[in-house]
Amino acid sequence: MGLSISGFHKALTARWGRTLAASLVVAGGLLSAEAQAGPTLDKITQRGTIKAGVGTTPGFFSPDSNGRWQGFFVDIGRAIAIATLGNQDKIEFTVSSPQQRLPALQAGEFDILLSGVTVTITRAFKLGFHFGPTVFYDGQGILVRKDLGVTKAADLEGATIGVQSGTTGELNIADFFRRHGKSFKALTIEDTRQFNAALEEGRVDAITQDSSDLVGKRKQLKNPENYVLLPERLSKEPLAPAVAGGDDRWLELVNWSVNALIQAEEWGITSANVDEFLKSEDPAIRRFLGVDPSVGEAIGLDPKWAYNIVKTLGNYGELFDRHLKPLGWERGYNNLWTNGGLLYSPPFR
Ligand SMILES: N[C@@H](CCC(=O)N[C@@H](CS)C(=O)NCC(=O)O)C(=O)O
Repeated sequence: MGLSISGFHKALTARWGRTLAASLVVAGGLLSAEAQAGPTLDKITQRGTIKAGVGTTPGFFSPDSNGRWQGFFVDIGRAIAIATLGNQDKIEFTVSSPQQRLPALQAGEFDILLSGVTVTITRAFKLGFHFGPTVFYDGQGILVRKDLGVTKAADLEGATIGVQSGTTGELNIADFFRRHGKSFKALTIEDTRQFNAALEEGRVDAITQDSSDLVGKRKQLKNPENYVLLPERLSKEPLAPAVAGGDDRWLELVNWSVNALIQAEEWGITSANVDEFLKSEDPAIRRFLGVDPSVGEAIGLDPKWAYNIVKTLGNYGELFDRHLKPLGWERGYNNLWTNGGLLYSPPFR
């Protein structure tokens, strides 16, 4: 359920008292309902659906045999749709190449990118994108033809390596070879099918991309066993939902939808047991699940928004197990901070 103007006013008055709310509104609309709803949420509510740009990597984002989008990032998008529009299907996924998706987001063609975008400083400052929480800690890998007999990246001296245009991989691979005082030839390709075909047709010796991408794409090659993913990770690729700058509330909705998935896992709340947790005496869990509606009211969402996410999709770990475990992924950095990983939700209060 989206934010309604009356919902916001109710929350405001409940929290701060009628007099204060009235005086704030009189004092120049400092906290107008419009500002609280935010232009992106308004647009999405009117349209009735979120527009998300995605890639085509199995496990992360790919349509199933019925044409329904599946994957780890797809479920992150569905969680945001549940929080904001109350329905996991109120999000449309459209494939966009790494080269085109950032300009398309800037142009308002997408409300969000869920395409394995890496958080970088130049994307934040020069391009003006904002990032939600990192949902997958990745690193750049190299997929190489097995018959080359190469076992480490530095062995690729003089090789031709395919890179996808518009990705962080372009700079990373150049940095890597410069750092090692070695040379290579880059073949830059935009289209994903061409990128994979270049490896299969021998136009390149190797391709480089996020390892998340290469693990999935390797399975799509005609003879996966003829290619090996080298052990090194050339870079840090923290992958996060990306939104255009200028709409803080939209960014916060994205942030907290992801945080809800992580926090639910930390508390051991799953799609199977969430109803049991409704009886919890823990005040933090009662606020989280909307048994105590104060958090939902304060932020202008259905108090059950986090409950609905977990009930429908599960927690972060369930998403990981559903989509990535079958591909052989282990949690590693993508584990909770309580289990030695990097995932940490700020508090729900
Ligand atoms: N993380 C890198 C690469 C992003 C990227 O290219 N992601 C892959 C998926 S993980 C992709 O979209 N490939 C094209 C496709 O899947 O069609 C970046 O932000 O530049």
